[in-house]
Amino acid sequence: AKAPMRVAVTGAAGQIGYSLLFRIANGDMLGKDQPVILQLLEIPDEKAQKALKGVMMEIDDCAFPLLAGMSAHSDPMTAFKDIDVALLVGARPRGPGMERKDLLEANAQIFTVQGKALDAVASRNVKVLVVGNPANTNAYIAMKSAPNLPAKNFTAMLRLDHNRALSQIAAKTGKPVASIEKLCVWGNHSPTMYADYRFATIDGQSVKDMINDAAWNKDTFLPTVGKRGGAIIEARGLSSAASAANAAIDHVHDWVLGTNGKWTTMGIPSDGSYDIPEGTIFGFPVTTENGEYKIISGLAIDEFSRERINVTLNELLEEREGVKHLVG
Ligand code: NAX
Repeated sequence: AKAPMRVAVTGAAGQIGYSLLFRIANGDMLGKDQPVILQLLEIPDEKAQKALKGVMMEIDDCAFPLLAGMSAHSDPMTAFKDIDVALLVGARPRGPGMERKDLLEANAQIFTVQGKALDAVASRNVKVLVVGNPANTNAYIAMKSAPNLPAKNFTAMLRLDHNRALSQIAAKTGKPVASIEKLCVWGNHSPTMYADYRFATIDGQSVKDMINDAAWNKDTFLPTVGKRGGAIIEARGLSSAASAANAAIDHVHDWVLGTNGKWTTMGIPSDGSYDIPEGTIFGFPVTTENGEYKIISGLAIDEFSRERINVTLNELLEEREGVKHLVG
């Protein structure tokens, strides 16, 4: 039998945690033959810790065969001890009257502390996925706060945007989602992200040719994918949770187990590809193999795409500027 992998989840008593933990313990993320140990972090607040205990009671009651251990924590230094995977979901939500700048700063503090803790106690091969918003900038801060870990270990979640785009294209073309290949999403996880189906194919046929409607791309597809999070809040009264958890499962699953040559989207530190400044955590098309991701290189960037990529890049650079004094 395989040795268990240690998985830390922060914000474990939150909405996303409530979907995510059960699927990790069920083997959806790391494989049906891979035992897992869950190391769950919540804020020290008594109510949050009590809620976490409640979730853990439910996890116990599922009697998951792959669950080899589980612990509750209020300190990242114990929660992240020896972990192989970190899902950083917990973040400071925007409170009433809170400025964007305050939000950035509150989160910068959280991700500085957590980055340092990862640096100190996690496995040197830890794979980190940041879900908590602003995800790309939080991942950047954690990465910068962990100078002894490889920068490539830090990623942000663009997969929900990617999956949203897949589902919109499936609906538009009337083809199954599983038949769509070579889709990608560039940039920041925010309404500025640029979902790009110029290279996408279905059964070898160009999706762009099948749709053949530049106005649909610009006026329907991009706004629908970009504003999907808002549309869900509007309809449900709560932000996306099960779909966000599902995207986190997909992201880590593919990173660890590989995509068999198929493209996916990950927010990763740029290596300078496509003129994205090195180190910027940016959504790129990638393939993964043996636990490593690789950017798809050499794609043509037309004028419209360059414009969209610049908009989402500039937003990220502004976010980074806002926390510069905290990160250095
Ligand atoms: P909830 O507010 O339901 O849960 C967040 C939990 O995190 C709370 O239980 C809170 O106590 C905990 N927490 C806060 N600070 C913490 C810290 N320093 N250490 C440990 N735990 C901490 O939010 P939920 O709906 O679960 O969303 C979590 C985050 O995901 C939010 O930042 C949200 O904006 C973000 N999202 C990101 C998405 C993405 O695609 N990247 C999509 C979904 C989601 O909106």
